Amino acid sequence: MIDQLTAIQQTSLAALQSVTGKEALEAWRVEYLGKKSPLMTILGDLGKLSKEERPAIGKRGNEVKVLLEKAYADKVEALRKAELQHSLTAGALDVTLPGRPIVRGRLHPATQTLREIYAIWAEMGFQVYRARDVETDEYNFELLNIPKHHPARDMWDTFYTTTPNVILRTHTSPGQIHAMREYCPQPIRVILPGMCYRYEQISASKEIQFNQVEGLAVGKNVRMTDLIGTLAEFVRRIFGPERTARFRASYFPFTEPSMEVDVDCIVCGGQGCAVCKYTGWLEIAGSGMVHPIVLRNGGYDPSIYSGFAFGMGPERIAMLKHGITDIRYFWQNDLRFLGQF
Ligand code: FA5
Repeated sequence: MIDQLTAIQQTSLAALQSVTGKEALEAWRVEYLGKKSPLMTILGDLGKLSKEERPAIGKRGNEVKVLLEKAYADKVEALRKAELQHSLTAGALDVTLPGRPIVRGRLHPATQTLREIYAIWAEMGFQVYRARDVETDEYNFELLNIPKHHPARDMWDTFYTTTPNVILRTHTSPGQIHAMREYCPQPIRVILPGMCYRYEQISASKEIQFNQVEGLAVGKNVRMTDLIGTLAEFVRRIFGPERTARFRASYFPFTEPSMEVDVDCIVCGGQGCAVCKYTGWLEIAGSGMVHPIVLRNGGYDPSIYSGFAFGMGPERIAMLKHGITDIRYFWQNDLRFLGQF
């Protein structure tokens, strides 16, 4: 019977070596350590043996049982580790795979240009002053020296709302009055950026909705030379020294004297095209010395204070900087256009 136990030990351990899965291991346990297994049968029948045989066979039988239980526990652990290893390699992250490209948003070209403009004016001491898009007739026109029924109103094709006297601002100039009334009698150096709206014929250089950046400087001894010098410096900083600026006498009811600022058309190199209306120049701003009536409407005494003001078009500036041939691209939301900036 001792030989039988040794044979059980050898065959069971040999069988265990070829076990590779959980199910096979359970089958092995039932076969070699289960209640009806030969080993358990021998141990269960010990009482049937003679007193002489019993101790040696019992001892050897227990030895084999402990050995098999230990081998079984080791195999359970080995299988668990193998399974873990398998899941680690099978589900492993391949760090050498190229990543999925992230579609990154970016700022609209008009916003990019606005920020460039803010930075240049900030360097020259102008801070941003926010004014409203929806204005009253009084602020958009009357306080800017454009009375009702004055022919100068023809310069601005206005969107009127159904609320009497409430309109979409046609320019950022009404912000001048807001700023003056807030700061008076302190000196002012502000820029007023924002959207303007005009009911006009859309073309390569005109939109019904466009940004403007108004500028306003008020103080004592502010002169026309300050205006020209400051705007010339702005043109140099935004376009570089190779672009030419032209100051052209003009008319605005809220400035006196008034002038337009033109820059040579980058699209045609000054030869004339649809963008510059075949003049070779693209108008980027209107400007002038703040009219005494406007100063007074803002609270400043024109015999003591003077000021200059300008209103520029950032989309026109962006067109000149990037060679954009049509202003309509800006608000068409065409990613083929927007993705280039
Ligand atoms: C004005 O709007 C005046 N308020 C500017 C001003 C301010 C003059 C302060 C004096 C003192 P104007 O209509 O020319 O002026 O417009 C100013 C700038 O806005 C233009 O030079 C142009 O760059 C831009 N602009 C005007 N209309 C349009 C439009 N329809 N589409 C795109 N840009 C425009």
